[in-house]
Amino acid sequence: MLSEEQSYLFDTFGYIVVPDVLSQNQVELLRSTLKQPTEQFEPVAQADNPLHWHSVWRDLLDLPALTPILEALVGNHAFRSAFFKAKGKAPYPTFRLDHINVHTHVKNGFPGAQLHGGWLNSGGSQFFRYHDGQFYNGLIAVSFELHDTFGNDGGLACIPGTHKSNVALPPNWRDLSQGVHESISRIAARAGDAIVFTEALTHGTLPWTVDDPRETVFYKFSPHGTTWSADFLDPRDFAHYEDMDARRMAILEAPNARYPGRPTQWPG
Ligand SMILES: O=C(O)CCC(=O)C(=O)O
Repeated sequence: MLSEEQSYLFDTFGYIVVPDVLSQNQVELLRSTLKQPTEQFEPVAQADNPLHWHSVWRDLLDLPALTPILEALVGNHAFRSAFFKAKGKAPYPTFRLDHINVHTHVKNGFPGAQLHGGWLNSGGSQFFRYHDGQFYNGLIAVSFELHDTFGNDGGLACIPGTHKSNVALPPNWRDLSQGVHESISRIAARAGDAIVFTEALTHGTLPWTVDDPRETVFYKFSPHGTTWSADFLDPRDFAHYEDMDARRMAILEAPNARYPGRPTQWPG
């Protein structure tokens, strides 16, 4: 699910860059159908959720190049293996979409934002753990850059390894508009790449100092039983789209332990 190198890099740094998960055509469709920026603070109405904008936004729920990585980082390993033993096949994806953010505000002159992340202030929703050969994460962000970000040496910044740190961030490093400490890594990507990082990592947005555009789409995934966002999606709102198969419906299921007999039309 994760290559040996990806496991090593994710464990050590708290993020990996997965090249070419989107085709050029998908990137262009995302750019041309992007309607408005979205955030969790002042959440958009459910009817304006990006998943309604075009089928390409729904394709991002279950991408062949990403789903195995998400299973490895945020899926339910015990559930998957028990299901496989009992039924001889894999279950539907064992992670859920927590929320989507769409950022279009990062333009030349953007001063940089605050470093954030880690488990301390997240009420337990942003953790990182590795146990018995498996990863466990409370919230995984998949960041799809819609334009190359090499012009600015990256838009996403992080302090690699801080998903395991024990000592608080020096307060004067936090505000990236006041300076970017040399320990902070810039993560550049090409349009179509995905940056996959744990929200347990200390991260933020760099000052943007070039005329190149930056539009970034974040899909954030959590274990199927937990949530960060209070604004759950309802799979029934998407059932009329032909492309919404049972796997995608499972990814939109509200947080629960996926116990047998629960009230859902898409068990599995
Ligand atoms: O890529 C970025 O600009 C950082 C986004 C971020 O801080 C987040 O998604 O939590």
